[in-house]
Formats: sequence, structure tokens, C-alpha cells
Amino acid sequence: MAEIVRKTDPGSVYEIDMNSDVTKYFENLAKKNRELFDKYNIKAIDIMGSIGSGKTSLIENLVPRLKDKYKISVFAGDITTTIDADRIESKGGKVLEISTGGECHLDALMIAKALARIDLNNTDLLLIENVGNLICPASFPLGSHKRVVVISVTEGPYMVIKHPKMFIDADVVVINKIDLAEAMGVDPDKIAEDAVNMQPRVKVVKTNLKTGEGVDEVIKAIGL
Ligand SMILES: Nc1nc2c(ncn2[C@@H]2O[C@H](COP(=O)(O)OP(=O)(O)OP(=O)(O)O)[C@@H](O)[C@H]2O)c(=O)[nH]1
Ligand SMILES: [Mg+2]
Repeated sequence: MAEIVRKTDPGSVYEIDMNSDVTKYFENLAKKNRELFDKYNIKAIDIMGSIGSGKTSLIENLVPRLKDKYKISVFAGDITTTIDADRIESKGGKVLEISTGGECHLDALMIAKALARIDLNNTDLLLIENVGNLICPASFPLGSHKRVVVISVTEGPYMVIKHPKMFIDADVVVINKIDLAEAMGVDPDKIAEDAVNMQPRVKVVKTNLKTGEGVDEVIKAIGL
């Protein structure tokens, strides 16, 4: 068995403790964001997932299906580019790009500042595309009502068990690119089983976001 150095080992390589005040600061801001969402009757959905898993593709599929039912705003979190924002706009979504300038996640302060820039009275569904990775976004609640995690079979079979925090806090897990499952030698049902074992209340949906397969089930699973 390989040796593991854990964060909790005394004198280990990880001696610096996380600054719990910083964590509390962002958690409080997330609560304030939630209060604002509720005051304006806005459903806020945090869409997280690894790089290239299909977060933007999911939003591209959701916007046309939901735009007659909801007044939708989208926050597209990206490190530098407006590529995702442009894609979503081309589907008819109203998008505010949040460029994190290198940060690997969105945080509640970025959301609070972005909320000041949109017409809250004219929004009743807010889709937030978080920055692509399965680590940092898990530790930064934004105040959203639901957390959706998008992973794809092309990332291999172990995404869920390697990233427990992301999946323990998830409400919906989307397993995407099922059209490529056979070529990848990855079983989407096994990934689904891992997700339910990690968080028994989670809803899991398998999708092909190139064709739109499974998107109606995602909408149902989120409760929209
Ligand atoms: N074959 C296949 N390709 C897909 C599917 N869903 C998305 N893709 C492709 O995967 C690539 C990445 O998709 P995106 O939607 O940009 O992924 P993302 O999670 O938003 O990526 P980042 O924002 O860069 O982290 C694109 O080229 C999509 O066309 C799918 O179900 N099947
Ligand atoms: Mg994207």
C-alpha cells in the first residue's frame, strides 16, 4: 500500500490551518444572498462540476426549455474569457460574466456584487455556472437553493469517490456524455451508485447534452 500524508497528521506537510473567520465571513454572505433571493422570489441554482464536464451545455439546454416559464438570469463564472457567456447569450439567456481573475471558484461576495448589477424584480430564476473544478467550489456556498454537480464519463470512473465534499453537499448529480461511456469503458450506473452512496438524498440524472437527452429529467430533479 502506498504511504499517505494526511492534513491531520501532526507535523505533516500541511501545517497551515484554514482561517475559519474567512470561512464564516463567506458563509454569512451566502446567508444574506439567500435572504435576498427569497425576498425577490428568485430560485438560485449553483451549477458546479469539473472542467469541460458540460456545465455551459446544461445551461444552453435549460434556457430555451425554461424561458417561457421563468425570467432567467445567468451568472457565468470564468477565469478569463467570455466564451461561455457568449454561448449562453446565443441561446437567448441574459448573462452576466463573472471573471474571477484566477480564482478557482465563485464566492458569495462575487455573487452579492453581481446581484447588485441585475434587475432582481425582473428575475425569478438565476442559473450560476461556477468555475470548473470539483474542489474549491465545494467549500464556498453562494446562498443558492440547489447545488447541481455535472460530471462526465470522460473524466473516468472515480470522480465521486475522489471528491466527497462536492458530492455530499449536492442536490442533483448530472452524469454527462453518456454517448461516450462505452468508448471510455466507464459505467455511468456505477458512478450513479457512488453518488447515492455518498449522499442518499441526491437525485442522479444521466445525460447527453449534445442531443438534449435527459435534460427534462434534470429540470424535474432540480424542481423547476
Ligand atoms: N460527446 C459529448 N460531448 C459533450 C456533451 N456535453 C458537452 N459536450 C462537449 O464537451 C465540451 C465541454 O462542454 P462545456 O459545456 O463547455 O463544459 P463546461 O463544463 O462548461 O466547461 P468549462 O466551463 O470550460 O469548465 C464541449 O465541446 C461540448 O460540446 C455530451 O453529452 N456528449
Ligand atoms: Mg463552461
